Amino acid sequence: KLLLNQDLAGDQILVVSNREPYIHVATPNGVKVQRPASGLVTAVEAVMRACSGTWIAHGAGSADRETVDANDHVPVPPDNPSYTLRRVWLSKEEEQGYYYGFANEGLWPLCHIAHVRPVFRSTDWAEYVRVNQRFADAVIAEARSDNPVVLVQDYHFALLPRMVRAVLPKATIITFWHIPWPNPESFGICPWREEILDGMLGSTILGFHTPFHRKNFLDTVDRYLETRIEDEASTVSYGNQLTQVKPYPISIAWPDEIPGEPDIAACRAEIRQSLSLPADQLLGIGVDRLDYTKGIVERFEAVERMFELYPEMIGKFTFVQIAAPTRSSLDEYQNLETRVRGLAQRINDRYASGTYLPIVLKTEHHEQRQLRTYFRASDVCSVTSLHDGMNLVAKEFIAARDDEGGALILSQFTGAARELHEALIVNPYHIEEGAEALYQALRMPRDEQRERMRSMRRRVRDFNVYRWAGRMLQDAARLRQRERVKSRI
Ligand code: GDG
Repeated sequence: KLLLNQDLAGDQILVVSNREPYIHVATPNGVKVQRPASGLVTAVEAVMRACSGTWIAHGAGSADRETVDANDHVPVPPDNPSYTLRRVWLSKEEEQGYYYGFANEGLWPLCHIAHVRPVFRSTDWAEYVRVNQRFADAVIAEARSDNPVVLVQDYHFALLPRMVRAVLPKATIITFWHIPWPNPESFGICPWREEILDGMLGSTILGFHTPFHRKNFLDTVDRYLETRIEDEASTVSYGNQLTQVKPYPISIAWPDEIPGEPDIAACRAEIRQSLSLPADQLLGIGVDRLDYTKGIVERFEAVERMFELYPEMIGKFTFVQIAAPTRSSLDEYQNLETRVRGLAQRINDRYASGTYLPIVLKTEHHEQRQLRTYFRASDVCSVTSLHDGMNLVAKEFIAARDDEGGALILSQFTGAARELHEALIVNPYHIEEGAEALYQALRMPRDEQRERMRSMRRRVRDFNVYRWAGRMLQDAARLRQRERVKSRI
């Protein structure tokens, strides 16, 4: 699955992310382990299972704090341990300022074009700096040599690469930015733009999903820092540090055959029965964190418009939206939930009859296995993000369809749209276009579904998450080899 380059075999791999791969939740029946709804975890977990090492994460809401060992090391996955989880325990103030405040009210809207205004508070920034230092200290404490390979995940840790570099100058630091990078004008409104760029350029390798995000980053660096950018070699020299900046499109682990998994017909029957729908009901599915970047409002509006344009679909089509709760203490997210619920209600008031509901909205966390059953049971999957680094749901839907059936509607503003050309590509802001795409998807002949699915499945299977990690680690191995040769001269 993941062939670790010879030059890295035996080297220590440390991952840093905010979200932990396994959340230990207290239930009336004791502590249960849950997988969070997160694209980052979906991708990086598969890699860690393959190459082991230590994953450092924020112990948010974990119910096992009292029971972990003195080093705070927990072997995971719980059923078949292959790597170590180490938590950094944050205070309420730290979590509020660093995670909810600067990362999610500042950087998240700053990097996504979703027309939500970023909020920058000096107090949040102070916590962000402090928490980055706490995680950097944890990396340094875990390092067994002066040159570990450190994989830094996402916008929560823009400052950490520089902080680790200050103590471990020989470390290979690979930072992956899972969200888009905006143009220099947009990024320039951040009061701490130079500090963030300086922090990130402590990395040896800096990865984005698409060439477009990479280009935006280089333009931003060029605008605000004194650097030398070599476009061909894809490097930035800044001070005495050289950083390689490259696109590495992320993906999923291609699923193995699941023994005993119900076939497509059984999944179709199971889901329709559970929703009290007739066996031949047309079904659409959306799976997202309940986030304003995901275009859930626009998706519902397209369903409503389709009913207006094609009333023959009323009664025959149901759209199921799974919206996993996320960041729900923030106003912007509460407002979104109110809007999404209100819109679903309005459409249902207009078109429901008897037991028929046009929109089924499920705002709770689901098991991965359940999501896969929904993907397998549906006629169409709708991904209508207003802006999205990649979007793994689109790839999971494709991977779930071993019957080569179903149609994918995909926003042109996702990284995934650059790879999945056979999807029905839409502009989610154009409601009319969304309605037409939905109608087309629901009437797509089986042969056409198969043809489109077949090539998308081939691409996702070949460019899977191990390729994503493999390419980054290979680049890292090459640079480490070069350093070794240099130090011998
Ligand atoms: C960020 C970037 C980029 C959803 N609901 C549940 C659940 N999920 C899982 C999905 C999928 C993941 O969460 C969501 O991944 P996405 O990629 O769609 O989006 P983000 O979370 O915003 O991820 C994104 C990604 O990082 C990776 O780089 O693609 O652009 O924004 O795996 O299936 N999982 C479970 N229960 C749910 O209710 N278990």
